[in-house]
This record gives sequence, C-alpha cells and structure tokens, in this order.
Amino acid sequence: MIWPGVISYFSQYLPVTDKTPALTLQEGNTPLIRSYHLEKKLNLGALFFKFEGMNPTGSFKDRGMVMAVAKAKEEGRSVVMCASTGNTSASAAAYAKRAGISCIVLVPEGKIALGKLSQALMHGARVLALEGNFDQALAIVRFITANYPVALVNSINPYRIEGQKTASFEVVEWLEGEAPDCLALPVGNAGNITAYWKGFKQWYQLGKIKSLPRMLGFQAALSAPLVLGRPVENPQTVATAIRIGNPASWQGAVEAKNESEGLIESVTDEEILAAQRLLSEEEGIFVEPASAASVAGVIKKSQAGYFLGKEKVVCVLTGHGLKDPDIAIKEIGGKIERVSASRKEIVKHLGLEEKV
Ligand code: AN7
Repeated sequence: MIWPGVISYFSQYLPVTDKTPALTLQEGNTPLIRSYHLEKKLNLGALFFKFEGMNPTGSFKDRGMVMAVAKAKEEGRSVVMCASTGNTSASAAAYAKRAGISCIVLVPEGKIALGKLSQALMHGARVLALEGNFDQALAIVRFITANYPVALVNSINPYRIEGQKTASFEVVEWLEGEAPDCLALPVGNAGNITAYWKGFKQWYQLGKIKSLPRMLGFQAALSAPLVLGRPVENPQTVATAIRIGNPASWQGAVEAKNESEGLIESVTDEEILAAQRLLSEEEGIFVEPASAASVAGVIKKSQAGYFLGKEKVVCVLTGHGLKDPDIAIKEIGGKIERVSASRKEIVKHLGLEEKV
C-alpha cells in the first residue's frame, strides 16, 4: 500500500466531507520503535517509542494541521494564523503552502528553535516575532482570528484535535489491535494529550480495543501549570516547545488524566536533557528536548516504583532532534576533536598502527 496520509487513511473516523480537499504531505504512519536498552533498565514488559519526528515537517503537528488547513480551505478561507513555540508554525506554513493559502505565525522572539524558524520562513509564512511569550501570542491570535477573516489553526481549532487523534489509532494498529497499558507524552498547550485520549476512547467505544491506556503527561518543572493547578505567568524551560504557562486545552488534559486514571507530573530540565541524551546514545533516536520529557517522566516514575514490571508502555516522541541543533551542540559540542589535515596525525590520533 502507498500511504495516503491521515485524512484519507482514517477518513471514516474524521469529519471529512465530499468537499474536503485531498490535502496531504503523507503525514502519519510514523514508526513505533521498540526500545533495545531502556526497556530492560526500567523493568517494563515492553517499551515503544512513537517517533512523531518522522512526520513531513518533523513533528506530530502535521496530523492536526493537515486537517485544520484542509477544513479552512473547504470553508473558503485564504489566510490561516497561529501562535507557536515553533512546531505548529513550521507545520502551518508547510500545509498552507500546499493548500495554496497564506499563513501568518506569531512566535516568541528568541525562544523558538532554529530548525522550526527556518521552516516557517522557507515555506513563506509571514513570521512575526513577539516581544512576549506563547500565551500572550495565543491571546492575540484569538483576538485577530475572531475579528478578521483569518482562520485560527491552533489546537483550540477542533479539527486539529481530530487530526491528531489519528496517532492513537496508529499506536493500536502497530500493536496489532491492542492499546498499551500506559501512553506517556510531553504536555504544553495540552492539545495532544486531549487528542490521544479522544482517539483511544473513540476506538474503545467502537469495540476496536478492549482496554484503555493510562495517560501519563509530563510538563517541564518551571512550565507546569497543570501540575500546580494554576497558570504560570513566566514559564521557563530548555524545552522551548513546551514553554507554555496557560494551556488552551486545560480541561481536556485534566479529563484525560482523570478518566484514564493517569497522571500529569513534572520533570526538570536536567532530567529532560539526560533523557534526550540517553535516547540518542543508547537507542539511536534523536529527538528535540520537549519530546524527551515523556521518556524522562517514565524513567522518573519507574524509579519511584510506579510500574509493576509487566506494563506495555508507549512514549510519544513528538519532534525530531534536528529541530533544535543549538541545544544539542551546546550539550555535547565539547566532544568534537580538532585535528589537522594530516594522515599521519589522524592515524596517531585514532590510536591506529602506523603504516609506512
Ligand atoms: C515537540 O508548536 O505548542 O501539549 O506551538 O512542539 O499539544 O501543546 C508545540 C507543542 C510537545 C506539546 N512536543 O504538545 C507549538 C506548540 C513538541 C511540541 C508539544 C509541542 P501540546
């Protein structure tokens, strides 16, 4: 089968009509990679990584964006707009281009990873760098889209959630018709945890799965409104993707946690970076810092005795490591070895036997 993208493949579960354009960059169908190393260390029944960094713009946002932009196009809109910590802007810019409509993105100045910014610019979006944070940007975007003929494509747009829930269907398909025991993911604006939970519930109600997973959401310690139970005015974290203090899908996240008997907890920046490093060094998977929050959280919960040892756990890796090369190099760049352009020196440097 040639993968047709999420709207076409999952159309029967999505709000698609005859008039919905067949928009796609062949998003979705991302790998569910079995852990080689961490699974044993953590004493889990099985650990899988849903590597959403393999989507066309390098993050899970493509699943929801294709749906939101297709619907905007169907409704005759010619401009879309979003606030973004980066990935949403990259995805919106790409799909808007694909649909032949224009795109405006509002991003927090200086707090968006290089890869994401370059994508939005390369896809021809109008990029406004706000002297402020994501929450302020979203409030402005809400105002503009409510008062001008501009379609909002943040995850408060219900089509975003609809598209994103397809990831939970894929997890089930790749696990051959079973839901995992736990699904761990990073939480920022809380659209994704809302979407996964919606998807699992939908397939449960249709009888396609016999059980539901516990949803384990993880926020960065200094950007953890859902853990604190109140908005955070000045959120901070190295994981800029989830530097969000007042999540739009607050209610959805709380419902996912409560209904699934799951949890939403926090992990420190140090734990996030350590998990990112571990994924790269031991599993061969390079993710951006925010994505490593799911793994940092599972490690933390494992150490606290949360798992019994038989669980099948899926960690969602939301974005590719190439999104944020600056952080990676800052963390590990010191390991680069400088050498001169001399065969002899390099042979010696590598500790190889000299050949005359
Ligand atoms: C890699 O791009 O909010 O809890 O504006 O890019 O659904 O917000 C990104 C969020 C996790 C959090 N991992 O997901 C944006 C934006 C990555 C992300 C999240 C984001 P939500």
